[in-house]
Amino acid sequence: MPTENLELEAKYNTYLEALIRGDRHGCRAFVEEMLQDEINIKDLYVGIFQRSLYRVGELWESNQLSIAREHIATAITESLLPLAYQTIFSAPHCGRKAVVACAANEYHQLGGKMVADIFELNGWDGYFLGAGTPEADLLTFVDEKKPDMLCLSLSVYSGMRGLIKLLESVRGEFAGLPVIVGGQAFRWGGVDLVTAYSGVRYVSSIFELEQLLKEW
Ligand code: B12
Repeated sequence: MPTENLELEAKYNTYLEALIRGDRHGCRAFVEEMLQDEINIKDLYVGIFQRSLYRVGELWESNQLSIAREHIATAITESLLPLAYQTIFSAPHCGRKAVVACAANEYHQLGGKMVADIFELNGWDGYFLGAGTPEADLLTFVDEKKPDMLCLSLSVYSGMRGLIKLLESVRGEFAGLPVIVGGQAFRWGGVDLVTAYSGVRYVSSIFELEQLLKEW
């Protein structure tokens, strides 16, 4: 492994240990240093935040980490996102808008929040509605904002049926609205189910999303 990668790996491991300890100050200092070194925002989001939370999930799943520690790791990560906002919100805006929401009964909201930030980074307005927005309110919001794109995030595979029901409602009310879906639930399948709806596209990562926005 090249020396820089070894250094980055060592830094990541130090961050992960701090995250698991619940050391908010340590995590914050690490991210501030990364931003000072001009880390790419997507690399920070995926290579540090997402990677460490996936590891936290594995440790939690195998009973090596308590729910309390998983919760604090998530809360710390969420509290660190604003450190990147100076960069994220400095992009010149192009007048396009995206609404980002979580699928029905989906409580995981960090991925969707990051997706909304990628829109801002690329000059769009990214409206993030968070987890637990009732379907009727989501549809009303879309009607009011008239976005150029709707993004739906799904983390837990058992929520696929709810996502499909939501897609049906969206297609019924806003026939031509481009919809993209994403999130780790699709690791377990379901892409063919959602892309069967017209104008619905599956996007596998924030890197692919950015590519799509550059071509839009
Ligand atoms: C934190 C966490 C929680 C928190 C969430 C709090 C919050 N504020 O978000 C709480 C405690 C609520 C929770 C609950 C549960 N959780 Co949980 N959770 C996690 C954990 C540890 C981290 C989630 C996270 O933030 N990841 C980091 C983000 C950045 O990654 P991401 O979501 O994948 O998003 C990225 C991409 O997927 C993509 N993306 C995401 N959405 C979209 C959308 C579009 C349009 C695009 C383009 C891209 C995109 O971009 C993001 C940035 O790169 C994960 C472990 C893991 N592997 O993620 C488990 C995990 C997701 N949870 C899991 C489970 C099982 C549950 C519960 C069912 C547990 C239970 N028995 O109650 C409940 C389900 C609740 C519900 N109905 O949603 C499983 C899901 C397994 C599966 N087969 O589906 C996981 C994978 C843990 C595991 N290893 O088993 N959880």
